[in-house]
Amino acid sequence: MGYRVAVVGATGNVGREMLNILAERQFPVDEVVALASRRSLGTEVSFGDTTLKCKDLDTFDFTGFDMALFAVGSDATKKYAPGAAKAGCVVIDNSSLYRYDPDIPLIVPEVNPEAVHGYAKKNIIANPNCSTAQMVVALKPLHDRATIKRVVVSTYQSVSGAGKEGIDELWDQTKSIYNPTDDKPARKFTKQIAFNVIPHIDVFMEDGSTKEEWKMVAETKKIVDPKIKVTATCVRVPVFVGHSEAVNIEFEEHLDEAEARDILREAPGIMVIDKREDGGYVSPIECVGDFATFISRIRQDSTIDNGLNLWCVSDNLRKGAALNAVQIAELLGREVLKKG
Ligand code: 11C
Repeated sequence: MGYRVAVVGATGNVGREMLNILAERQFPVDEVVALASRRSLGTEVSFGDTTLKCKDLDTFDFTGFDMALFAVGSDATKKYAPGAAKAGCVVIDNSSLYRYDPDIPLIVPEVNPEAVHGYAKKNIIANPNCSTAQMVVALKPLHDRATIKRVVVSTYQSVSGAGKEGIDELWDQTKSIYNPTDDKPARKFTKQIAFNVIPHIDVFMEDGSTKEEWKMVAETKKIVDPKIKVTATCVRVPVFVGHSEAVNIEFEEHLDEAEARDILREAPGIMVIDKREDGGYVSPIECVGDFATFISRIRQDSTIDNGLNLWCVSDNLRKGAALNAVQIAELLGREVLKKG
């Protein structure tokens, strides 16, 4: 016997990846339903070898469904997730709406799988922000060995993090650079993204940081350890898919770079590609479509006691969103619902 699963926001980048990954990982389903807003009613989306026609989220009854993977913005989540949860369907939500609610677990299955049991308070589990998810996969095994005190991270985030409009803007602007009569001004982003980088993702906070940077701080604390200090600078770069991060870590205890490399090689969800030669590291284009978080450039930071640097790359639509949500569904099935 399998699960009855709803994918909410099935026509978006993340919703489509959720359906792909459910099929790729042969998630045990009895029924999968694709839901979208009324204007996408009837739009066809792929689920493995089959095609699903989107149904109307507004009128859908979640009764009898085991799980709903939500990939819509916070406003739509606020409108529809409580009803789904109340109908007995566990919501796995990719928006930021519930992430900081103490009664809702925020889960990266390689890091804090035990948190899944907290789902029952509200029948909702939150999926983290993409830039946090890949970083905590790398931090957790190192923290278990040498206790992380502080993390300084700079991100290089692809335009797909901003949805289809972000992808279209980079594509159109790039073409228009070669055709000056076809000017494509910034719309989704605040400045030209083609052939540029923008040190601004999400809204500004009072202290001068951005919400994306704040999320990396708050979510790392909730998922890994509230004692870890994090400071982040998040930057949008002209890459279609794949977020990259330069991570500087300060530990309580000494951790040799060779031991760190061995720990990361053994850690779940991680692939270490770290040769000190031309091309002996991973760039975002190489991680597209992959499940792993790739770690390269592991090296001692000799400017502080007990410091390490590393480079972390992952497919933001997969580990950063859809894959992590499906992994949560797998965890929930394995540990709690036990149907598959
Ligand atoms: C970006 N990280 O790259 C964002 C997208 O809180 O889930 C995901 C926002 C979120 O723009």
